[in-house]
Amino acid sequence: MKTILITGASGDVGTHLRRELAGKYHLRLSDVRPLKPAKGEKFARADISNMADAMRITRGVDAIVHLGGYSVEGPWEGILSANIIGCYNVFEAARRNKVKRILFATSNHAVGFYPRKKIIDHRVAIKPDGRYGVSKVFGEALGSLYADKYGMQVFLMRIGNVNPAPIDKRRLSIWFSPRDLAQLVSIGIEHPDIRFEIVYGVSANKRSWYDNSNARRLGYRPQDDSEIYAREVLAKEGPGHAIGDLYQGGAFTHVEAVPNPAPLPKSGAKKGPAKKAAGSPAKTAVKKAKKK
Ligand code: 15L
Repeated sequence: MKTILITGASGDVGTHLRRELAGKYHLRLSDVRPLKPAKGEKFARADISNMADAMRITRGVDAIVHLGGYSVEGPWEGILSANIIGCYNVFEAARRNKVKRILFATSNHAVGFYPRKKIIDHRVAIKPDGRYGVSKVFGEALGSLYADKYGMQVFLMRIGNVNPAPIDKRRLSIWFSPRDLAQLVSIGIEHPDIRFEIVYGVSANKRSWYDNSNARRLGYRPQDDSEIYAREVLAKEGPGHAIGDLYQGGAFTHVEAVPNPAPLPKSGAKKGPAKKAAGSPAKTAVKKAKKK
């Protein structure tokens, strides 16, 4: 059985993925936040902005699913440390530890400034919608470099929104169910011919903005479609926003921070990325945007 490292394992995506992959792989989990490993899992607390930590967690694994980092738009310091330095450390530590395959959770926000009217595929030019989006583009560029220069096998998943059900109108177009996430990740781990691939991490949503033919070519057959939730979701939809509603990235295109779904715990937390976005500036920005 392969040993797979999941970084950022205590976040939302990591939590769904652990449940879905249980029993299929030996899971090595890492996060800067604490985590209680389940049976068959091993946990190593690590701050990936520290190269020694990145070296320690990547040693001896068959593949890495790199989810760790600052997961929304927010202050530059947090993004710099987790998504630029941290991401570099994970790629570089993987290379030094001779881990061939890396799956990177990039984001729809790497291309969030495409209009909602446009269907985009894996070949479009980048159009990040904020600092967070730029950091994801950085990770994509690293992936390209490490594939071309060092022969690593790199699978970039531009993830939409992972949730048991879509939470609003925008997410009807980018929803990624946990079981579809597990299917795509399994392809990224198992496919024999990965060199450098970009795919969209989304379900088979009727309202999708993506031509995900590259994922399909690699065998992805998503099981879920957000449409069954559409009526309920749209009935609850709040007021729109003149800019956010034009672009695929939504609020990320016009706010400076969004509330961080995975802040560091108050006590015992190391100095790190997630802390800053949990504070009031993020909430204020979102409140202001809602008022507009
Ligand atoms: C992302 O990239 C974030 O990691 C996630 O927290 C959501 O905000 C998602 O995008 C989204 O666009 O809904």
